[in-house]
Amino acid sequence: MSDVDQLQAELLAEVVGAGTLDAIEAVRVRALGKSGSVTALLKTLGGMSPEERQAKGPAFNGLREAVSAAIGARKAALEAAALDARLATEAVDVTMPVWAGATGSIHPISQVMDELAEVFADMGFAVATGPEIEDDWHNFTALNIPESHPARAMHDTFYFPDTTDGEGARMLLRTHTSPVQIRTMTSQQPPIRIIAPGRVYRSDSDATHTPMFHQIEGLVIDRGIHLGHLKWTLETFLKAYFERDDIVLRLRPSYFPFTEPSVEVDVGYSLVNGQRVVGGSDGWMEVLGSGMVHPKVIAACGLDPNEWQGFAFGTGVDRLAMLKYGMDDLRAFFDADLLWLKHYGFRALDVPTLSGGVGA
Ligand code: 2NL
Repeated sequence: MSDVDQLQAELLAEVVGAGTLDAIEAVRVRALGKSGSVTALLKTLGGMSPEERQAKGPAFNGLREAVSAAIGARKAALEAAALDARLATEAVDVTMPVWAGATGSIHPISQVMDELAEVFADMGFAVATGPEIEDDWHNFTALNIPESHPARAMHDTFYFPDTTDGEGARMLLRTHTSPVQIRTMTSQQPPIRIIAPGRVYRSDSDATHTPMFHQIEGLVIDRGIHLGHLKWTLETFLKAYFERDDIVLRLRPSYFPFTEPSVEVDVGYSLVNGQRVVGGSDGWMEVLGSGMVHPKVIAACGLDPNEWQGFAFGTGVDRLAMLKYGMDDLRAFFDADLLWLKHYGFRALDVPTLSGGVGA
C-alpha cells in the first residue's frame, strides 16, 4: 500500500469513528486544516520537479477529494441525527387534553369573531371565508363600484405592483369582505344566509385607522326579502351580542354603491361613568352600514333580481369588540402588549355559547 493509500485509509477510519459534530470538525482540522496532514502533503508538490509533480499530483488531489467528501457526508449524517433527536424531544402530542394551567389567552378579536359566529349560527347563518388577495372584479366591479369611485383610488387600496388577473387589472388586498359574498352568490344557489368575517386592508393609518383591520359582513338572499327582515335580524343580533334587551335601533337613509336603499344603523347608548355603553337612550351612535342588495349586484352574480332579493350589512369587528369590552384605543389590538393581552384576553377554554352567555 502506498503512503497516500495508507493515509487515506487512516483518515477515512477516523471519519467513520467520529461520533459527534465536534469530533468530525477535529478530523477535518487534522487532515485539511492549515497544518493538516493532507495539506502538508499537497504543499510538497511545490518543491517537486514537473515530472514528479505530474506523477504524484493526481494521487494527492484524489486523497484530498476523498477525505473531504467523506467528512462532508459524515457531517450531514450527524447533523440529520442531531435534528431528529431535537425534534423528538420537542414533539407535541396534539391529541393530549389541554392543560388548564396554560398561560396564553384568546385575543379579543378572535373572541368576538367566535361570539359573532355563535350569534348568527343561531339565526341560521353559515360562516363563509375567501381569499385576502383578490381581483378587481370580486372586490369592486361586481359590487357596482364604478372605475371613478374613490374607494378605488390608490390611497385606499393596496395593489400588487405586477401581479394581474386575466384582464390585466392588478391584484389587490381586499378592502372589505364583500368579495366573499360575491363568491358565495356565484357558486351557490339561493336561499343564502352567510356571515363573512375576516381581515381587510386599506392604506390608512392614524389613531382610529390601522392598515389591516377586521370586518364582518352578512348577506341574505331569498324570495320576498325586505327591509323588515333586515331590521329584525340586526336587532336580534345586537341584543344577543351585547346581551341586553334594551337595544333600540334607528335606521337612517345613507348611500353605498352596492345597496339600494342603503341605511346606516344607529343604536341607543347610555352614559355610565362618562363612558358610552350600548343600550338605553341617552343618545345614538352608528354601529352598522346596511341595505337591500342592489339589483345590479344580484345580476352581476348571475341571479335574476326579479326573482331574488336580499339584504346585506357590514361593520368593524374591532369596533364591536371595543364597544362591548370597553377598550378605547384601536392600536392596542395590534401592539402585542402582554400586559394588555393579559387584561383583555379571554381564557382559552371559555368557548362562547348562547346557552352559557356569548361573552362569558
Ligand atoms: C360598513 C358598511 C356594508 C354591505 C356592507 C354588501 C355585500 C354584498 C352586496 C351588498 Cl355582496 N352589500 N355589503 C352592504 C352595506 C354596508 O358595510 O360600514 N362597513 C364597514
